Amino acid sequence: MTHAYIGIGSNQDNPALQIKKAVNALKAIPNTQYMICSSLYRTPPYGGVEQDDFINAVALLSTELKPLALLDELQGIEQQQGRQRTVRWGPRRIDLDILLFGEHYINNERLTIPHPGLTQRSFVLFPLVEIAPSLVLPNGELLTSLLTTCENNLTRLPTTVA
Ligand code: 5RZ
Ligand code: CA
Ligand code: CA
Repeated sequence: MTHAYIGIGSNQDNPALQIKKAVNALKAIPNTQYMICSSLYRTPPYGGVEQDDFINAVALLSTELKPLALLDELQGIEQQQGRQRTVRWGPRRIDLDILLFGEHYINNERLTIPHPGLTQRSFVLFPLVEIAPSLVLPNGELLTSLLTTCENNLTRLPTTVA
C-alpha cells in the first residue's frame, strides 16, 4: 500500500459540490482506501488567467494501484463530472492531481511526481499541512519549512466535505 496525496480544485459549477462529488468518487476507487480530506479553502486563481476564485482541498488515499492506474481513475472521475479541456490554466469544474505517491519520483509523458507546483503553491501546501503536519518530502525537506516562504492568501471554509 502506498500513500497518495491528491490535490483537488474547482472554480466552476458549484465548486464545493464538485469537490464533494469527487471525494465520494475517490472513496470508490478499486484497491484503494480513502483516508481523509482536508477542509475546503477559497483561494485566488494562479496562472495569469482572469477567472473566479478556486475551492481547493487535499485528500489522502492508501492504494495498491500503480501511479498510472491511479491517474486513470482520477481522469475518469474528472470525465464523469464533465470536465472540459479548454484554456490552459483556465477555469475547470474539477481537477484531481497526484501530488505525492509515497516517496516515488515519476517522470513520464503523463505524470510528474512530486507534482511540480507542490513546493510553492499555497492552495496545495495549506490543505496538505492540515492533514499531514509532519510530512517529509522525498528529498528530505519538511513540509512545514515550505510554508514559511509561501503566501498566506487563502480562507479556510467552515464546510465539511465528508
Ligand atoms: C500555479 C500556474 C502557479 C502557474 C499555476 C488552480 C503558476 C489555480 C487551483 C488556484 C490553476 C496553476 C495553473 N489557482 N490555477 N487553485 N489551478 N487557486 O496552478 O487549483 S491552473 Br506560477
Ligand atoms: Ca492542478
Ligand atoms: Ca490536473
